[in-house]
Amino acid sequence: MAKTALITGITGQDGYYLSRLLLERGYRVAGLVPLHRQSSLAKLGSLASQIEVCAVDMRDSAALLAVVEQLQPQEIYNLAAPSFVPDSWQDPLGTLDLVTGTATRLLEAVRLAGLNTRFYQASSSEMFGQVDRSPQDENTPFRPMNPYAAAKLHAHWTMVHHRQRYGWFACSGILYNHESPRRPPNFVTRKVSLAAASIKLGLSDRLEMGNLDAKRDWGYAGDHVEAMWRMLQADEPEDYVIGTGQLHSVRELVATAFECVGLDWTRYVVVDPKFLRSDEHFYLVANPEKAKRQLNWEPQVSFEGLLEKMVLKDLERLQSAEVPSIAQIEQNS
Ligand code: GDR
Repeated sequence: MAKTALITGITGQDGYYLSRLLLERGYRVAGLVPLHRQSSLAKLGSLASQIEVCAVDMRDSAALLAVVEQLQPQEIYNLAAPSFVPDSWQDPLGTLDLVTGTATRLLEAVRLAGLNTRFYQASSSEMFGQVDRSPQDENTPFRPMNPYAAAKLHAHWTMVHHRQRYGWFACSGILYNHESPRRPPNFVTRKVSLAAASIKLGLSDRLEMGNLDAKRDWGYAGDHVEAMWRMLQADEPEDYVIGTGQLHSVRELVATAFECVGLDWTRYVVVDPKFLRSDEHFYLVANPEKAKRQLNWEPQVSFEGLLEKMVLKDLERLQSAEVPSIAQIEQNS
Protein backbone atom coordinates (compact mmCIF):
# COMPACT_ATOMS: atom_id res chain seq x y z
CA MET A 1 0.00 0.00 0.00
CA ALA A 2 1.18 3.53 -0.77
CA LYS A 3 2.71 5.42 2.13
CA THR A 4 0.95 8.61 3.20
CA ALA A 5 3.01 11.76 3.71
CA LEU A 6 1.62 14.88 5.35
CA ILE A 7 3.35 18.15 4.49
CA THR A 8 2.87 21.48 6.22
CA GLY A 9 3.89 24.56 4.24
CA ILE A 10 2.99 22.68 1.07
CA THR A 11 2.40 25.83 -0.98
CA GLY A 12 5.94 27.11 -0.38
CA GLN A 13 8.97 26.46 -2.56
CA ASP A 14 10.08 23.35 -0.66
CA GLY A 15 6.51 22.06 -0.39
CA TYR A 16 6.33 22.06 -4.17
CA TYR A 17 9.59 20.19 -4.76
CA LEU A 18 8.96 17.73 -1.94
CA SER A 19 5.41 16.94 -3.12
CA ARG A 20 6.69 16.37 -6.62
CA LEU A 21 9.37 14.00 -5.36
CA LEU A 22 6.96 12.07 -3.13
CA LEU A 23 4.31 11.76 -5.84
CA GLU A 24 6.96 10.45 -8.24
CA ARG A 25 7.88 7.87 -5.60
CA GLY A 26 4.32 6.64 -5.28
CA TYR A 27 3.25 8.37 -2.07
CA ARG A 28 -0.20 9.56 -1.23
CA VAL A 29 0.51 13.23 -0.45
CA ALA A 30 -1.61 15.39 1.83
CA GLY A 31 -0.95 19.03 2.58
CA LEU A 32 -2.00 21.25 5.44
CA VAL A 33 -2.94 24.74 4.35
CA PRO A 34 -3.92 27.54 6.74
CA LEU A 35 -7.59 28.53 6.40
CA HIS A 36 -6.81 31.99 5.00
CA ARG A 37 -4.17 30.74 2.54
CA GLN A 38 -6.21 28.45 0.33
CA SER A 39 -5.78 30.74 -2.67
CA SER A 40 -2.03 29.98 -2.58
CA LEU A 41 -2.81 26.42 -3.68
CA ALA A 42 -2.55 27.74 -7.23
CA LYS A 43 1.23 27.81 -6.66
CA LEU A 44 1.22 24.01 -6.80
CA GLY A 45 0.21 24.16 -10.47
CA SER A 46 -0.43 20.76 -12.00
CA LEU A 47 0.49 19.00 -8.73
CA ALA A 48 -2.56 20.48 -6.99
CA SER A 49 -4.96 17.90 -8.42
CA GLN A 50 -2.83 15.04 -7.07
CA ILE A 51 -2.61 16.36 -3.51
CA GLU A 52 -5.19 16.00 -0.73
CA VAL A 53 -5.55 19.39 0.84
CA CYS A 54 -6.65 19.87 4.45
CA ALA A 55 -7.49 23.46 5.32
CA VAL A 56 -6.88 24.00 9.05
CA ASP A 57 -6.09 26.69 11.54
CA MET A 58 -2.50 25.78 12.44
CA ARG A 59 -3.09 27.12 15.98
CA ASP A 60 -5.95 24.70 16.58
CA SER A 61 -4.49 21.62 18.29
CA ALA A 62 -7.77 19.69 18.13
CA ALA A 63 -8.08 20.30 14.39
CA LEU A 64 -4.50 19.15 13.83
CA LEU A 65 -5.11 16.02 15.88
CA ALA A 66 -8.25 15.25 13.86
CA VAL A 67 -6.32 15.55 10.58
CA VAL A 68 -3.49 13.36 11.82
CA GLU A 69 -5.93 10.72 13.12
CA GLN A 70 -7.83 10.74 9.87
CA LEU A 71 -4.80 10.54 7.55
CA GLN A 72 -2.64 8.22 9.72
CA PRO A 73 0.50 9.42 7.89
CA GLN A 74 3.66 7.31 7.87
CA GLU A 75 5.69 10.50 7.40
CA ILE A 76 5.18 14.14 8.38
CA TYR A 77 7.32 16.91 6.93
CA ASN A 78 6.89 20.08 8.95
CA LEU A 79 7.96 22.83 6.56
CA ALA A 80 5.47 25.53 7.59
CA ALA A 81 7.13 28.76 8.70
CA PRO A 82 7.48 32.38 7.70
CA SER A 83 10.80 32.19 5.83
CA PHE A 84 11.91 35.78 5.18
CA VAL A 85 14.25 36.39 8.10
CA PRO A 86 14.05 40.24 8.41
CA ASP A 87 10.24 40.05 8.83
CA SER A 88 10.67 38.25 12.15
CA TRP A 89 11.80 41.52 13.77
CA GLN A 90 8.36 43.03 12.99
CA ASP A 91 6.52 40.20 14.75
CA PRO A 92 8.78 38.14 17.03
CA LEU A 93 5.91 36.55 18.97
CA GLY A 94 3.89 35.71 15.86
CA THR A 95 7.01 34.13 14.38
CA LEU A 96 7.55 32.05 17.52
CA ASP A 97 3.97 30.87 17.50
CA LEU A 98 3.98 29.92 13.84
CA VAL A 99 7.34 28.17 13.90
CA THR A 100 7.48 26.61 17.37
CA GLY A 101 3.75 26.41 17.99
CA THR A 102 3.08 24.48 14.79
CA ALA A 103 5.94 22.04 15.41
CA THR A 104 4.83 21.42 19.01
CA ARG A 105 1.16 20.99 18.14
CA LEU A 106 1.99 18.55 15.37
CA LEU A 107 4.34 16.51 17.54
CA GLU A 108 1.68 16.39 20.23
CA ALA A 109 -0.95 15.38 17.67
CA VAL A 110 1.22 12.40 16.68
CA ARG A 111 1.68 11.47 20.34
CA LEU A 112 -2.03 11.73 21.18
CA ALA A 113 -2.98 9.78 18.05
CA GLY A 114 -0.57 7.03 19.17
CA LEU A 115 1.02 6.76 15.74
CA ASN A 116 4.45 5.59 14.64
CA THR A 117 4.88 8.48 12.23
CA ARG A 118 8.36 9.49 11.09
CA PHE A 119 8.74 13.24 11.61
CA TYR A 120 10.89 15.72 9.69
CA GLN A 121 11.47 19.17 11.18
CA ALA A 122 12.71 21.94 8.86
CA SER A 123 15.55 23.55 10.77
CA SER A 124 17.78 26.32 9.49
CA SER A 125 21.45 27.29 9.34
CA GLU A 126 20.26 30.59 10.85
CA MET A 127 20.22 28.68 14.17
CA PHE A 128 24.04 28.71 14.11
CA GLY A 129 23.94 32.52 13.90
CA GLN A 130 27.14 34.13 15.08
CA VAL A 131 29.58 31.34 14.39
CA ASP A 132 33.14 31.09 15.61
CA ARG A 133 34.00 28.26 13.23
CA SER A 134 33.42 27.50 9.58
CA PRO A 135 32.21 25.29 8.08
CA GLN A 136 29.51 24.21 10.53
CA ASP A 137 28.47 20.64 11.23
CA GLU A 138 26.06 18.79 13.50
CA ASN A 139 28.27 19.55 16.55
CA THR A 140 28.57 23.30 16.05
CA PRO A 141 26.99 25.30 18.92
CA PHE A 142 23.86 27.31 18.16
CA ARG A 143 23.95 31.11 18.71
CA PRO A 144 20.84 32.46 16.97
CA MET A 145 20.88 36.18 16.15
CA ASN A 146 17.26 37.00 15.30
CA PRO A 147 13.71 36.03 16.31
CA TYR A 148 13.34 33.71 13.30
CA ALA A 149 16.47 31.78 14.24
CA ALA A 150 15.50 31.59 17.93
CA ALA A 151 12.05 30.26 17.00
CA LYS A 152 13.58 27.66 14.66
CA LEU A 153 15.91 26.57 17.45
CA HIS A 154 13.04 26.19 19.90
CA ALA A 155 11.17 24.03 17.37
CA HIS A 156 14.34 22.01 16.76
CA TRP A 157 14.79 21.27 20.46
CA THR A 158 11.12 20.42 20.88
CA MET A 159 11.52 17.78 18.17
CA VAL A 160 14.72 16.48 19.82
CA HIS A 161 12.94 16.25 23.20
CA HIS A 162 10.12 14.22 21.68
CA ARG A 163 12.64 11.89 20.02
CA GLN A 164 14.53 11.38 23.28
CA ARG A 165 11.54 11.05 25.59
CA TYR A 166 9.33 8.85 23.42
CA GLY A 167 11.97 7.07 21.32
CA TRP A 168 10.50 8.39 18.09
CA PHE A 169 11.87 8.49 14.59
CA ALA A 170 12.11 12.28 14.36
CA CYS A 171 14.85 14.20 12.54
CA SER A 172 15.82 17.69 11.73
CA GLY A 173 17.50 18.92 8.58
CA ILE A 174 19.59 21.99 9.28
CA LEU A 175 19.32 23.50 5.84
CA TYR A 176 21.39 26.28 4.36
CA ASN A 177 19.95 28.63 1.73
CA HIS A 178 18.22 26.70 -1.01
CA GLU A 179 16.79 28.37 -4.04
CA SER A 180 14.91 27.78 -7.27
CA PRO A 181 12.81 29.60 -9.85
CA ARG A 182 9.98 29.21 -7.30
CA ARG A 183 11.65 31.50 -4.75
CA PRO A 184 9.66 34.69 -4.11
CA PRO A 185 11.47 37.85 -5.32
CA ASN A 186 12.13 39.25 -1.85
CA PHE A 187 14.92 36.65 -1.44
CA VAL A 188 18.23 37.69 -2.90
CA THR A 189 18.71 34.98 -5.54
CA ARG A 190 15.32 35.50 -7.15
CA LYS A 191 15.55 39.28 -6.85
CA VAL A 192 18.80 39.13 -8.80
CA SER A 193 17.63 36.59 -11.41
CA LEU A 194 14.49 38.63 -12.05
CA ALA A 195 16.51 41.84 -12.29
CA ALA A 196 19.03 40.36 -14.73
CA ALA A 197 16.20 39.09 -16.94
CA SER A 198 14.23 42.38 -16.65
CA ILE A 199 17.26 44.47 -17.61
CA LYS A 200 18.11 42.16 -20.49
CA LEU A 201 14.60 42.62 -21.89
CA GLY A 202 14.72 46.39 -21.43
CA LEU A 203 12.06 46.34 -18.70
CA SER A 204 14.32 47.83 -16.04
CA ASP A 205 17.66 49.62 -15.87
CA ARG A 206 18.90 49.25 -12.29
CA LEU A 207 19.04 46.97 -9.30
CA GLU A 208 19.12 48.18 -5.70
CA MET A 209 20.90 45.79 -3.40
CA GLY A 210 21.98 45.38 0.22
CA ASN A 211 25.37 44.10 1.33
CA LEU A 212 27.34 42.80 -1.65
CA ASP A 213 29.98 41.31 0.66
CA ALA A 214 27.50 39.10 2.53
CA LYS A 215 28.19 35.42 1.88
CA ARG A 216 25.97 32.39 1.84
CA ASP A 217 25.96 28.68 1.02
CA TRP A 218 23.39 28.58 -1.81
CA GLY A 219 22.04 25.25 -3.06
CA TYR A 220 19.15 24.07 -5.19
CA ALA A 221 15.84 23.40 -3.41
CA GLY A 222 15.27 20.26 -5.52
CA ASP A 223 18.49 18.78 -4.11
CA HIS A 224 17.71 19.76 -0.53
CA VAL A 225 14.26 18.11 -0.47
CA GLU A 226 15.90 14.87 -1.59
CA ALA A 227 17.94 15.05 1.63
CA MET A 228 14.74 15.50 3.69
CA TRP A 229 13.29 12.33 2.22
CA ARG A 230 16.50 10.35 2.71
CA MET A 231 16.60 11.33 6.39
CA LEU A 232 13.23 9.70 6.96
CA GLN A 233 14.26 6.51 5.09
CA ALA A 234 17.43 6.01 7.16
CA ASP A 235 17.86 3.25 9.76
CA GLU A 236 18.31 5.71 12.64
CA PRO A 237 16.73 9.11 13.32
CA GLU A 238 19.49 11.71 13.27
CA ASP A 239 19.91 15.39 12.48
CA TYR A 240 21.88 16.52 9.45
CA VAL A 241 23.48 19.68 8.16
CA ILE A 242 22.46 20.11 4.51
CA GLY A 243 24.28 22.54 2.23
CA THR A 244 26.74 22.62 -0.64
CA GLY A 245 29.83 23.40 1.45
CA GLN A 246 30.61 26.34 -0.83
CA LEU A 247 30.52 29.97 0.19
CA HIS A 248 29.76 32.69 -2.37
CA SER A 249 29.31 36.41 -1.91
CA VAL A 250 26.27 38.39 -3.06
CA ARG A 251 28.68 40.17 -5.43
CA GLU A 252 29.54 36.82 -7.08
CA LEU A 253 25.85 35.97 -7.20
CA VAL A 254 25.04 39.17 -9.05
CA ALA A 255 28.01 38.82 -11.43
CA THR A 256 27.10 35.20 -12.25
CA ALA A 257 23.42 35.95 -12.87
CA PHE A 258 24.17 38.94 -15.09
CA GLU A 259 26.73 36.87 -16.99
CA CYS A 260 23.94 34.45 -17.91
CA VAL A 261 22.40 37.22 -20.02
CA GLY A 262 25.71 38.70 -21.19
CA LEU A 263 25.50 41.88 -19.06
CA ASP A 264 28.12 43.68 -16.96
CA TRP A 265 26.48 43.98 -13.54
CA THR A 266 28.58 46.95 -12.41
CA ARG A 267 26.64 49.18 -14.82
CA TYR A 268 23.29 48.50 -13.15
CA VAL A 269 23.76 47.66 -9.46
CA VAL A 270 23.61 50.25 -6.67
CA VAL A 271 23.70 49.68 -2.93
CA ASP A 272 20.68 50.95 -1.02
CA PRO A 273 21.12 51.03 2.78
CA LYS A 274 17.49 49.99 3.26
CA PHE A 275 18.49 46.44 2.29
CA LEU A 276 21.39 46.23 4.78
CA ARG A 277 20.94 44.04 7.87
CA SER A 278 22.25 44.57 11.36
CA ASP A 279 22.05 40.87 12.26
CA GLU A 280 24.13 39.75 9.31
CA HIS A 281 26.37 36.66 9.33
CA PHE A 282 28.99 36.13 6.69
CA TYR A 283 30.37 32.67 7.21
CA LEU A 284 27.41 30.32 7.37
CA VAL A 285 28.68 27.44 5.27
CA ALA A 286 27.87 23.76 5.65
CA ASN A 287 30.06 20.77 6.19
CA PRO A 288 27.68 18.22 4.66
CA GLU A 289 30.03 15.24 5.18
CA LYS A 290 27.66 13.38 7.49
CA ALA A 291 24.82 13.55 4.93
CA LYS A 292 27.20 12.42 2.20
CA ARG A 293 28.46 9.52 4.29
CA GLN A 294 25.25 8.31 5.90
CA LEU A 295 22.57 9.32 3.40
CA ASN A 296 24.64 9.11 0.25
CA TRP A 297 23.36 12.61 -0.47
CA GLU A 298 25.18 15.09 -2.70
CA PRO A 299 23.99 18.29 -4.30
CA GLN A 300 23.52 17.82 -8.05
CA VAL A 301 23.10 21.44 -9.18
CA SER A 302 26.06 23.84 -9.03
CA PHE A 303 25.90 27.51 -8.04
CA GLU A 304 26.28 28.54 -11.70
CA GLY A 305 23.75 25.91 -12.82
CA LEU A 306 21.23 27.14 -10.25
CA LEU A 307 21.51 30.76 -11.35
CA GLU A 308 21.27 29.84 -15.00
CA LYS A 309 18.09 27.86 -14.27
CA MET A 310 16.61 30.86 -12.43
CA VAL A 311 17.57 33.53 -14.95
CA LEU A 312 16.34 31.48 -17.92
CA LYS A 313 13.03 30.83 -16.21
CA ASP A 314 12.60 34.52 -15.44
CA LEU A 315 13.35 35.46 -19.05
CA GLU A 316 10.66 33.00 -20.16
CA ARG A 317 8.14 34.26 -17.61
CA LEU A 318 8.72 37.92 -18.45
CA GLN A 319 8.42 37.24 -22.16
CA SER A 320 5.04 35.63 -21.59
CA ALA A 321 4.08 38.39 -19.07
CA GLU A 322 3.57 35.70 -16.43
CA VAL A 323 5.37 37.77 -13.75
CA PRO A 324 5.93 41.52 -13.25
CA SER A 325 9.41 42.88 -13.90
CA ILE A 326 11.66 43.97 -11.03
CA ALA A 327 10.88 47.62 -11.88
CA GLN A 328 7.12 46.98 -11.53
CA ILE A 329 7.65 45.17 -8.22
CA GLU A 330 9.66 48.11 -6.87
CA GLN A 331 7.03 50.60 -8.02
CA ASN A 332 4.30 48.72 -6.17
CA SER A 333 6.23 48.16 -2.94
P1 GDR B 1 18.49 34.55 4.19
O1 GDR B 1 18.05 34.78 2.65
O2 GDR B 1 18.17 35.69 5.05
O3 GDR B 1 19.90 34.04 4.18
O4 GDR B 1 17.50 33.36 4.63
P2 GDR B 1 18.01 36.09 1.72
O5 GDR B 1 17.96 35.60 0.33
O6 GDR B 1 16.94 37.03 2.14
O7 GDR B 1 19.43 36.81 2.02
C1 GDR B 1 20.65 36.21 1.66
C2 GDR B 1 21.80 37.19 1.83
O8 GDR B 1 21.75 38.20 0.81
C3 GDR B 1 22.04 39.46 1.41
N1 GDR B 1 21.47 40.54 0.58
C4 GDR B 1 20.16 40.69 0.28
N2 GDR B 1 19.09 39.94 0.63
C5 GDR B 1 17.88 40.33 0.15
N3 GDR B 1 16.81 39.59 0.47
N4 GDR B 1 17.73 41.47 -0.63
C6 GDR B 1 18.79 42.23 -1.00
O9 GDR B 1 18.65 43.22 -1.70
C7 GDR B 1 20.07 41.84 -0.52
N5 GDR B 1 21.33 42.35 -0.68
C8 GDR B 1 22.16 41.55 -0.01
C9 GDR B 1 21.38 39.36 2.77
O10 GDR B 1 21.88 40.36 3.62
C10 GDR B 1 21.82 37.94 3.14
O11 GDR B 1 23.15 37.95 3.58
C11 GDR B 1 17.23 32.23 3.83
C12 GDR B 1 15.75 31.86 4.07
O12 GDR B 1 15.40 30.86 3.17
C13 GDR B 1 15.55 31.37 5.49
O13 GDR B 1 14.20 30.95 5.65
C14 GDR B 1 16.48 30.19 5.72
O14 GDR B 1 16.33 29.71 7.04
C15 GDR B 1 17.92 30.64 5.49
O15 GDR B 1 18.06 31.14 4.17
C16 GDR B 1 18.90 29.48 5.64
